[in-house]
Amino acid sequence: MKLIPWAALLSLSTVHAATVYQQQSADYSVIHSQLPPLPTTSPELVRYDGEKVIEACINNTVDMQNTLDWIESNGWDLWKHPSTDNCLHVRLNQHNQGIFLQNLPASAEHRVFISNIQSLIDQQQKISAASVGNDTTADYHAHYHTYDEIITFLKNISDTYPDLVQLFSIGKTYEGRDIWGITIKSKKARKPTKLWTKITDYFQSSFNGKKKKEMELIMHGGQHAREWISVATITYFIDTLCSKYGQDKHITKLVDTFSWTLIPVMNVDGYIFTHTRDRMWRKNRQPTSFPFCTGIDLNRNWGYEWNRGGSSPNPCSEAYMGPAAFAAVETKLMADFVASRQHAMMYIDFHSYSQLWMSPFGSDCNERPKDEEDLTELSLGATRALKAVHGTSFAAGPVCKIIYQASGGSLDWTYAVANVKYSFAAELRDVGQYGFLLPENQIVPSGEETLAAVLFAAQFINEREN
Ligand code: 0X9
Ligand code: ZN
Repeated sequence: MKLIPWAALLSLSTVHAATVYQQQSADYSVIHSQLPPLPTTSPELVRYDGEKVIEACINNTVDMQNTLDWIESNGWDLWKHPSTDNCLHVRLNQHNQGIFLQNLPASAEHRVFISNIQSLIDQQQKISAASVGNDTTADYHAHYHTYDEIITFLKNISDTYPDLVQLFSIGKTYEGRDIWGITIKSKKARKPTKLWTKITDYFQSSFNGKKKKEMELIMHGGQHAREWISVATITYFIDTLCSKYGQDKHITKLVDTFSWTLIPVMNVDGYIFTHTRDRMWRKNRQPTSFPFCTGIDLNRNWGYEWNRGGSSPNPCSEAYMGPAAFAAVETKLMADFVASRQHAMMYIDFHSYSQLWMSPFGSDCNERPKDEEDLTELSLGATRALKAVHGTSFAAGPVCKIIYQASGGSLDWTYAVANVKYSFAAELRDVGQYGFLLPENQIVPSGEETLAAVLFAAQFINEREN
């Protein structure tokens, strides 16, 4: 059933019919002037004409594993791994659709999930083009945004709420761009600096028998470039936490209790690439040892149990683990950042799609976290809170059980090495109808329900740990 891997290598070096588009010139903000200039030659947008996403459901585990290995050896783009449903989604061009269907095991059932990827991309581009520049208006979250627009948004937030937020960069990507983040922290959440407050706090805590801990929650999107909803969801959080602070009791209390660090885009170079060249790009933009295959999968490059299965040594693979742990600039920066935050209590790495709330471990399917009980309780509560908003169902559980083995992932490292007790990854909407091309009118509902889950998590941690 297997094809020669070299055919796979070549097939991955972007063999798409390409049509030239004129790129819009960017409106650079003050901060953005620090970025290197964009290439002057007019880049081509990769097209996906005739490509489909096909679902194959296979209940026999051996057949499923063989099919997954075969997909990997062909270099085909697996959009969704089999989770609780035993179904995978794979993107195929016209030629490969036939090969795939003819070679599926007899135990498989299949159907076309997305019949025309290019027309979905076109639709989204048309809608976005009609809304260019609307980034400061009330309907900001009605659209996906470019990285320039996100920087402007963060700058506006820090201008509007100077006492509440702090804008910072965790460092520069492979291509030299800043990875911007924001910390939302109310005066009440800050450690007292005044002697009198320190004294009253001391007496209050000895009276209660409790000393309040300083606690930080860290969340980011965009580790995988094409998963735009993860980015939009983080910007939705930032906006809502700031604008509802002082208005909404629950949010006010949680912003007074924790510092909230939110980084919309981890894989900045890849995210920009999805806007300018290839909507389906996943990895970063670092060169590999193969000149025609670019990028490391940032979420296979973290340093805990790196290269222990569920990742690929092939630089052309979408799950390329890199030549060494933390060889990917952005993975190293994020890990150093998390390690530097001594009070981090929760870390959530947002992805899409599949609707899952995942906990450690992904690397070793037999390893159970010592905090399993608390992690499970939080996960179940968070997914219940999420469902209560719009009825969206999320499955919860350890990465390895709920999807597949994936070593070198973020949450294993933040949990086992950085000691962030509540380490999670979430796969947001949907379950495949649109996949990575989730329509913009789902940004707000996704933001609302995911925020409910996160607020539940914060409340849970406050009660259990403070
Ligand atoms: O494969 C991944 O990296 C994630 N799925 S995605 O479709 N968004 O690419 C799952 C990540 C699971 N988390 C870890 N292994 N840390
Ligand atoms: Zn992802």
